[in-house]
Amino acid sequence: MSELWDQARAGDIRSLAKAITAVEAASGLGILAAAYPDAGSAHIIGVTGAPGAGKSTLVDRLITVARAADKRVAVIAVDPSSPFTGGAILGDRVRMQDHIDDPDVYIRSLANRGHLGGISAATPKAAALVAAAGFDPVIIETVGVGQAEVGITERADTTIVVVNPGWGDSVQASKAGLLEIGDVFVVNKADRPGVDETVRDLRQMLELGRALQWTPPIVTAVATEGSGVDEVWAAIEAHKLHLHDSGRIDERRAVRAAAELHDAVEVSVRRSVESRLAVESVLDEVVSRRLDPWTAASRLVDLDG
Ligand SMILES: Nc1nc2c(ncn2[C@@H]2O[C@H](COP(=O)(O)OP(=O)(O)OP(=O)(O)O)[C@@H](O)[C@H]2O)c(=O)[nH]1
Ligand SMILES: [Mg+2]
Repeated sequence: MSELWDQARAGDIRSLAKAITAVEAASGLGILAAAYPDAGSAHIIGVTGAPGAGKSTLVDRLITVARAADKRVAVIAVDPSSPFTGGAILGDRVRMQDHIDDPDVYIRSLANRGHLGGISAATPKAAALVAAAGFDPVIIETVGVGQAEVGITERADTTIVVVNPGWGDSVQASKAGLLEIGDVFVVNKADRPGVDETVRDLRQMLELGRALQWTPPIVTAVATEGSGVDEVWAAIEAHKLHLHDSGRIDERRAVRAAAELHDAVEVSVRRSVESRLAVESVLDEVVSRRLDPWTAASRLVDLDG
């Protein structure tokens, strides 16, 4: 395992892919332990928005801009779990194909299975590994359709919310909890009607919502044509500068560390309890009312020692 990680860190992409598979499968704790100390400096960019808003197309364009600035870029795409969008994994690969032969670009799709409140539990692990392997920035694409799903991008350093022009899109974004978490807003598909109204709606809602040290810029883009993408990148860089100048980067990362610890504990406890439930007769005792569920629970998680 440690040999695998040494190779990954030395730049071997196949080893990195294997290492991510290992940590995704809940083995590979040793890899995480080795990687974590080096995972703290990469800038994490979250890209979220409704299904089909153009997130992958935008990310593909952002990779090109980042490469021009000589950055090594990793992308983690978290697929929606809906069977109706089962083609998403392939779709992301096809869309980001331009970069497939570039050793300084690493793209990984993670299934949303085994999720925790809509968040793939594997996402922060994969992000830690690619960051420790020297990729910076790390871009995480995830579908934001409800409060639970926005969780992962909330833990990014810079969160991009992608919306489309048209009546009600900004209202939908608001309902999904996206307005609170956006550091940069992108009105993508600006080749369609209703751009000005959407920008105005967004600006109004953002002004209502919060008093801020950082005013989230609203950028219009046509990702398919690459227009507006330089402006999106500039907004990301400006936000990054703001975080570092103000010292808020440390706060964000402390909050993120706490959230990751919280999630990891939840997953570990659940796993250990479920494995005990599988072998012990506790459930039978509860079913036959010889034991109540609450006492059973406290015994299962060892609250009494
Ligand atoms: N007209 C227009 N179409 C766009 C634009 N950007 C993306 N699209 C198209 O919108 C569709 C969805 O784009 P994706 O990049 O896959 O969107 P996504 O948000 O990643 O989608 P999911 O990952 O499935 O949620 C594709 O057919 C794109 O070609 C744009 O600026 N204008
Ligand atoms: Mg996508």
